[in-house]
Amino acid sequence: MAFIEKAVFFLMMMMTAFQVSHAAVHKVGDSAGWTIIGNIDYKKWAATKNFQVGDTIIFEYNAKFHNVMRVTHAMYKSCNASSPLTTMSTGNDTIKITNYGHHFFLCGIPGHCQAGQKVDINVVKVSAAAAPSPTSAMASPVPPANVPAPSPNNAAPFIVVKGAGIALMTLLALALSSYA
Ligand SMILES: *[C@@H]1O[C@H](CO)[C@@H](O)[C@H](O)[C@H]1NC(C)=O
Ligand SMILES: *[C@@H]1O[C@H](CO)[C@@H](O)[C@H](O)[C@H]1NC(C)=O
Ligand SMILES: [Cu+2]
Repeated sequence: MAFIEKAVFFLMMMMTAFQVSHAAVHKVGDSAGWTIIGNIDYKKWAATKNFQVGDTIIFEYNAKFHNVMRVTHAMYKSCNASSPLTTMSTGNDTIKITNYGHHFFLCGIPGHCQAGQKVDINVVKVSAAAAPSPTSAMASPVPPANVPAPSPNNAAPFIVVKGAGIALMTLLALALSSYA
């Protein structure tokens, strides 16, 4: 049964990585919101957050004076608002983060991005420090330090950890294939 134990332990590691944080809501600029007043440093704001897949980003602003454009990295860098990927303009726009990586936003009103109204929401993988890539995470035999030592008794509570059955099946398949 050593194989099954390995598979279960691997699953636990994966689940730990996926369940670390519950979905959070991040209001861009906190109480100041999305604005050019007060020279908000959105880079600094973003640096204090731990963005995760499943989190929600809220842009709150006066829709008469601002908007929110999702743009590419190049457009973000150069404050080019000529062809945004998406544009939002309700004054209370929410974005659900569904994937890892950088998510670039700027205000498309002329001059605002240049004045600093731009933000890079960088969503890093939870296990990034321990495992730089999914491939090495799979291959690594060494568990992250914060994962409790496995014992057969952990298997039972693990089963009831809340999570979709589909995800479990997928992870099990992954675990099995990586140990096959
Ligand atoms: C802005 O981006 C568009 C589309 O990518 C490009 O055609 C245009 O030359 C850019 N403008 C500037 C000023 O870089
Ligand atoms: C913005 O929307 C969120 C829900 O998406 C709501 O909780 C919040 O009160 C709204 N804020 C304003 C100013 O309408
Ligand atoms: Cu603006």
